[in-house]
This record gives sequence, structure tokens and C-alpha cells, in this order.
Amino acid sequence: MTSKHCILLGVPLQEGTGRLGCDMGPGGFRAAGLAGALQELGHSVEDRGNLAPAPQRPLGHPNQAIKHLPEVVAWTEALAEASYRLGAEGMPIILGGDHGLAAGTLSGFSRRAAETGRPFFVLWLDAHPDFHTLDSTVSGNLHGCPVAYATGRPGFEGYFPPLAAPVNPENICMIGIRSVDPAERTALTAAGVTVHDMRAIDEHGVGPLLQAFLKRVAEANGVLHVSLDVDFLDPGIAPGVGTTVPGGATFREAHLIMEMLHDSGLATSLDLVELNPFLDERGRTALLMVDLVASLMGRRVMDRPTRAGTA
Ligand code: HAR
Ligand code: MN
Ligand code: MN
Repeated sequence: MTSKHCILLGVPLQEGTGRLGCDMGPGGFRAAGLAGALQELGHSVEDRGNLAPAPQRPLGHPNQAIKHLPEVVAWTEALAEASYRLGAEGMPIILGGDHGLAAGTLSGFSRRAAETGRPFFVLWLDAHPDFHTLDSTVSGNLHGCPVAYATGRPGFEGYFPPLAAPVNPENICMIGIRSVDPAERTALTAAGVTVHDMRAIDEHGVGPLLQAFLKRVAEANGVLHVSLDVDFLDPGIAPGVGTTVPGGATFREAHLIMEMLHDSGLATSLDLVELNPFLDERGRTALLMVDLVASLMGRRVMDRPTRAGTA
């Protein structure tokens, strides 16, 4: 197993969601033992603490539904820059914070990949595609927009920072999708994003779907960013999130994805997002997320000792 230099960065962004509590996400991941789990697997870990947002400026938008635009833009500015820099230093693991933070990570890591001359790919594990533009969002919650922004869909200019290297939508694979708004559905098809919804997982199994994508990444000598939203998981095993959707990924489906990613050796950066410790039950969602990161970073099924009292 190759050991990596893992760099943890907390991003306590919560203004992209409709409710409070995601600002405690970074603390939740730390309390669940993320650093120790990585060290146990032989990796070095550096916790850079929590990021601070860039200074805010007033921003008005004709879509009156939009909430907290100046705040989310300020976080995006800071995180795009931080991600670009961290991408050259090791394996960044971003501790969210809501999924609005992916506006920063996708743009920063994509810019870094472009500089190295390697194509940038994204594995998006989520109940939602987060493919709204500022004009199409109905809820106004900006965690529903990062993929549209990072792929260069129109309407973000003058609000969000310009993109050095827009992500090619054909290099994005979404798995676990089961809550899509009409404007998103049309745009996803037009853009050529690969969407494996829960029906596809039921029918084919998650293994072959992921294998096909990883083959593409490997053949292109690509760089792969993984963005893991807690609501990808079934609410029965992961209640600590504000946007639960029934019928999510099971414990084994999620772990298999992480194990296959590890075997591929392709993942170079990771977002852990939407954990809301205020809604969690005795830390079980945070602990499950840490367990999934351990699988991504090399823990195998046969390495699992018998433990008392774990769900
Ligand atoms: N599409 C819905 C909206 O725009 C739900 C977005 C929810 N997003 C997240 N992240 N929880 O995936 O409001
Ligand atoms: Mn999301
Ligand atoms: Mn989601």
C-alpha cells in the first residue's frame, strides 16, 4: 500500500443550506477520529485547522430566492485558492461544511490538474446532482449549485470567481442520485454528465458502474476528485444530514465504492460534506463517514476486527 500525505482542511460553511449546523461538521469529523484512522493505515496526517472566508462584498441577484450569496461567494474565493495550493502538497481531505464548498474545491483542483496537463475527473456521490444555476434554483439554497458553476454553465459571471479551468461535464460521474429538479434533469442530459441513479444501482450493482468510470479515468491518465455528500447514504444508516432522501446507498454499496477507489489508486482529493452533527445520533453518521474514508485509504474488509456495539 502506498502511504499518502493527507492534509485535512475544515470548511465550516453552512450558509449554502436551509438550516444551521453544518458549521460543526469539521469538528464532528475530528471527534469521530479521522486523523487517527488515517494514521493507523500508515498515512501521515497534517490538520491545517479551519479555513476562513475571503472578505464579503454586497451582491444582489435578480433571483430573489437566493440566500446568502455574499457569504457563499466569499467561501468559494478562499477555498478555490486553498484547494489549488493544497493540490500540489499531498492528498487534500476537505471537511465540510455544506456542499456549496464544492464550488471552491472543483475549481481549485481542476485548475491544478490543468497545470499538470492531466484531465480532471469528478466522482459525485450524492442524492442530488447540485446542478442548478443562480437563475434556475427555486429553493435558493446555494449548495444546490456547485456543479453548474464549476462546469462553466452561464449566469455565475460577476458573482462567483472566474474559472481558470472549467470542469468538462463529460468527465463527471454521479452515483446515488434520487432527487432531481426538472431544470437540473434537462441540463444534465444536455451537458453529458454520467448519472447513475439509484435505479441503475439496483439493477446493475454499483461495482460495474464504477468500474467503467474508473477505466475511463485510468485510460486518460486522469486526476480524480471524489465528492461525498452524507445524503448519498441511506438515512437509516446516516441520519446526520439536513436533506435526507429515502432509498440511498447501503453500508456495503458505499464501502465497495471506497474499496474500489482505493484499489484504483486514482483518487487525489476528497470532499466530505453535509454532515450536520446537530442532527446526528450519538455521532454515528460522523463515525460512518470516517469508516468510509478508511476504506478509501486502504482498509480492507478482512482487516476489520470484531468490535462491540457498532451498527
Ligand atoms: N435541488 C434541491 C435544491 O436546489 C436540493 C439541493 C440539495 N442539495 C444538497 N446537496 N443537499 O446535495 O434546493
Ligand atoms: Mn450535494
Ligand atoms: Mn445531497
